[in-house]
Amino acid sequence: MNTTLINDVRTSFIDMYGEEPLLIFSPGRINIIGEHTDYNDGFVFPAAVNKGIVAAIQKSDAINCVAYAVDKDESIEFSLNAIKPLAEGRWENYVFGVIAEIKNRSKVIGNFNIAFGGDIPGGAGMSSSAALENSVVFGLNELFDLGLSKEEMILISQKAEHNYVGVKCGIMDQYASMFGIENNALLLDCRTVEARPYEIDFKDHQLLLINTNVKHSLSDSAYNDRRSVCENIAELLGVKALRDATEADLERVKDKVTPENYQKALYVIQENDRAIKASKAIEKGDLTTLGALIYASHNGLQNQYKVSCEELDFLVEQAKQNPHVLGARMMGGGFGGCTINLIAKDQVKAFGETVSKAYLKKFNKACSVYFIELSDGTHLIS
Ligand code: GAF
Repeated sequence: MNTTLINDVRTSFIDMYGEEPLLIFSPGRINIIGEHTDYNDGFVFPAAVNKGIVAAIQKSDAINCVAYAVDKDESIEFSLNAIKPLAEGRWENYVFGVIAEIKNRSKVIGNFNIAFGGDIPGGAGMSSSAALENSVVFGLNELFDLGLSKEEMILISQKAEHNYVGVKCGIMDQYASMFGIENNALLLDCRTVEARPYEIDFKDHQLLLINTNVKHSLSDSAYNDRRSVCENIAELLGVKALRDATEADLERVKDKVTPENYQKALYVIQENDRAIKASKAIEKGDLTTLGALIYASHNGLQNQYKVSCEELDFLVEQAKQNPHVLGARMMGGGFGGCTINLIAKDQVKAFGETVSKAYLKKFNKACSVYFIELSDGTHLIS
């Protein structure tokens, strides 16, 4: 965990509110494979990481609550009785959304102050939003003895994202951030919301993230659009979700959907299958197969589901040119953020340097290389 970040957030809280807070760490996540399958009731393979959000929270006797975003140096004073969504893109919506969903469940909270900061840039595709939502709900649960289970907390976080942030996300990010296990990735069945942990030790290989440092603006609307395409095709097929459909089922309604939407549904069915195959490859220690599945996932995201972008495709092409990278793909919702790479440990430095140089030359802007460790989920910092 980032002790500088913890100290910064704690000190900011004490400077601002004059008392010792409860401190919470809520991690971001990676996803090995299984992209855009969660809202199709399918399988995903995420892991919590040692980067995320630190929140400091304490009860307050003041007439209003105050939330302070340390990184932005912005604060907002608000009344619990007058919570409503602000304009799209405002960080306050993550906090307000969680409060609103807690109240919807008839749980009673009093006034509080919160300060938070993080070490994952927004838009990196590493779920800083889920991490923030989880930190707020976890902190309020502790502070006001709400008796919420972790399962309830992630549903609150997800609803906050739907209703206040406006992204109709699945459950992967909130789940991984809340339930992460050190050194493990979780094969999560998004229908039953149950996961099987897989210890990740790739021996002489490792996972490496490279951030494009771009986030294209259409991402939220495109996300919601993809979700509704999937739901419409599932309805046409007479199944609850695309998880229940096979390629043969889809073939039967081919003339009833546009070629573009056919490809999107096909991608989801194939990606779901890849996630399960990847878990078997990991079990066997078969990194070549895992890498091939990861490359195939990117191909589908780029050409069928169409949620990639030039910068992500460039980074994946760079990876393909390096024989020491077994697989690479865009990660998360898409339209920017990170690629995840499965790479030989002794090649990380050289690859990072080559890619950084090439990326700068091509886009006149820097990418960032992130080293990550798989970490435990949301917890109190003692
Ligand atoms: C975003 C969403 F929040 C997740 O629920 C998931 O759908 C992901 O995009 C794509 O796999 O992170």
